[in-house]
Amino acid sequence: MITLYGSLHSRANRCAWMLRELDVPFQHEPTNFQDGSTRAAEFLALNPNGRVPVLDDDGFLLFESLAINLYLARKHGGPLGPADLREEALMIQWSLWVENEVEKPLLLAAANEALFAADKRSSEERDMALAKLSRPWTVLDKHLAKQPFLVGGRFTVADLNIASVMTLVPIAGIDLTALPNLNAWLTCCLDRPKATEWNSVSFSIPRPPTPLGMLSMFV
Ligand SMILES: N[C@@H](CCC(=O)N[C@@H](CS)C(=O)NCC(=O)O)C(=O)O
Repeated sequence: MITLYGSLHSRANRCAWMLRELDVPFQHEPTNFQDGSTRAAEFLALNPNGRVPVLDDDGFLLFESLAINLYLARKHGGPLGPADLREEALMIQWSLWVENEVEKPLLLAAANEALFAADKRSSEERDMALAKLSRPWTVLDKHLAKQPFLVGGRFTVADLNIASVMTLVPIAGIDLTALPNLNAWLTCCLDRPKATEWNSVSFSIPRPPTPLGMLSMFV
């Protein structure tokens, strides 16, 4: 039996989307990451990092949302998973790429657009974050000019992992029309029926009190 820990107002939504795409039954423990639940001893025994999501697959524990999805793709995959070693390498490549090139500036842009309290937002920080996104998003737009999906000509875990990070795009108020291939691809991914249950979810986060706090939050 699979149990997914983490509120759907967290990165656990990425894994819930994957499980639903695969039609794999799972129990959901909506552990709240803002009320201290992830610091409780029972939760730290599942993930010593004190973060959600965590997947428990018959006692096999895994953290990191995108790694969880890559595991599920490999185990239950069908067309969502890799057909061979090269496809798997590309799925890992794009998943690491989105974490390293996109997630932090996009979260910073979303925080300064909507997630921080109105009096804690900085348009300067938002503009810096948007500038950082220009290079990776141009790379993705050019890649998608040549093919409809990231790997293997079909919707796979690579698309799901990247699109699930980019659910922050509307929250950050970003207009992607200047990147037409990326824009069309993202709409196509987020319009999938298994994604719609949660992709309009919004939440708020407190601004860390110090620059060092910002560092631990976004870096
Ligand atoms: N890279 C990790 C990030 C996990 C993460 O930061 N989760 C947040 C919720 S979205 C959390 O649990 N925060 C609580 C905390 O850091 O104390 C992943 O993708 O799973």
